[in-house]
Amino acid sequence: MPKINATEDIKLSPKKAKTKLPSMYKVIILNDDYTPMEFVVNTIQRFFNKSVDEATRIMLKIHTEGLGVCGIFPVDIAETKMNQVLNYAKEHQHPLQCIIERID
Ligand code: TYC
Repeated sequence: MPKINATEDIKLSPKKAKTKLPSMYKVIILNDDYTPMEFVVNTIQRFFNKSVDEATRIMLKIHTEGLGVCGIFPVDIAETKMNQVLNYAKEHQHPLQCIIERID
């Protein structure tokens, strides 16, 4: 007589230990022609915990090269930082843009 509960015959292979690290994301601020440099420096200091010197270096890189990386985080933290930057810029009526990009 066939077994009704077929799951009894399923062989379970031993579980492989999961060693995969979480994907990491760059938080990138983009250049524009209108946001004041001082506001960008302030934003980078506020949300990425940078010194005024480091924030100024990143701002000038964005200004001259078009974009700059402000930090690297797991996806949920990267999204939060991006939204904090976008909301802060909007509150102050600046067109500052911020994106995240996965590192392969
Ligand atoms: N380019 C802007 C200006 O000349 C300054 C600026 C720097 C704007 C960095 C955005 O992410 C930015 N006022």
